[in-house]
Amino acid sequence: MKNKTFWIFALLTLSIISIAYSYTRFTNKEEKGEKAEKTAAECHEVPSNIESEFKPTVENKFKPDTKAPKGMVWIPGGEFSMGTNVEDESLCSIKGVTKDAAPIHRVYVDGYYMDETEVTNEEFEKFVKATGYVTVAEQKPTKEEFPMASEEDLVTGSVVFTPTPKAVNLNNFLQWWRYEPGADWRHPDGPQSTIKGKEKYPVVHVVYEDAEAYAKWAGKRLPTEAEWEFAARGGKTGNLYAWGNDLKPQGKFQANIYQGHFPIKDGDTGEDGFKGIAPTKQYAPNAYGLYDIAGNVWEWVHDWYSVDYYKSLAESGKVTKNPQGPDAYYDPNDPAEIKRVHRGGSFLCTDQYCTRYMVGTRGKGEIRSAANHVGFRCVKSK
Ligand SMILES: [Ca+2]
Ligand SMILES: [Cu+2]
Repeated sequence: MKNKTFWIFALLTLSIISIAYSYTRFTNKEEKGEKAEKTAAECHEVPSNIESEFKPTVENKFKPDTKAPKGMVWIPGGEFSMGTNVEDESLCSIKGVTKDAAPIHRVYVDGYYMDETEVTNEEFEKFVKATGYVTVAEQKPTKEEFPMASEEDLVTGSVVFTPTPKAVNLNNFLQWWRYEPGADWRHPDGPQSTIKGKEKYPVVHVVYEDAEAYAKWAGKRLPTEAEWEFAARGGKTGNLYAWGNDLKPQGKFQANIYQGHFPIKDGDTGEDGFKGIAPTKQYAPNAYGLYDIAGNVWEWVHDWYSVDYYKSLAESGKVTKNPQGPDAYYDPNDPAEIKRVHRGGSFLCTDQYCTRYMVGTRGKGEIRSAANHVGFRCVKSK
């Protein structure tokens, strides 16, 4: 394999990690020495003005009298304040990075069932066995899609997190992501790896259409971004996290994120119990019974990603009912890429780099790009 050309290939494929782009832009401006020296505790203080912008969540009263489908919980829906406070919810000392999740705006969603965990390898395998489905990462990329890549580089594969040998400047995410030939959902770390013993781990290396195909087969669908956030907030109002406002209540982590020096080899201390990805259900569920709604793996949601969607909803001055996302995707950082929203953050989220395990914040991914920190969960209408 020619590593050099792979970088070009990776650049095209890697847009999933472009959650990092906005960060990069800010660091370039703020590279003045004093940045990011704050401790986690300082970064995550509850801002004094945050509550004022959130109005109380009003849950629907209706509850189905039949049992929820297996592995799903009922989310009542209702009216809530969605999004984040841009000034205060940021990548630590770097303000404004989460501005795509501002302003806070009022939304109503109908009730629905939601998977209590991210879709696991075991569940995904059932789908593949039943349908013969082949994921995008398992399909040979074509010249049409990657005109710049040479023929020998057009091989199946996916993007895998790879710790750096030593400390690096965090302004270039290609330092810790590699395009791994032969990586796919069955081989999460490359062709030699397997999912044996990882039946209960969330499936990864799935792109939007893979997630959608699974959902359809299961008689479900992907949540809208509003449904996702309503569910993640667990009926609470304006919290920073899915479980409250304290990152570590009683000193205990509530989600699988990243502690230690990012992204260096052996840097992940696993203080939260896990280095790297974790099986599902290792932390307490949120108030609606949802596990790992923060951290572990990002979750594809239905909506197109548009940087100013929340702004447009807020400007309408109305309570938006069952929003389905914008009509078109738009990310000024890379306008040519077709993106949908990711939510929840992953096992790689750290206050040194990306704090999007915070419940009101957003991620995004190119719709045909897979990686080992992105999965999904489904919903089902009543
Ligand atoms: Ca961890
Ligand atoms: Cu993150």
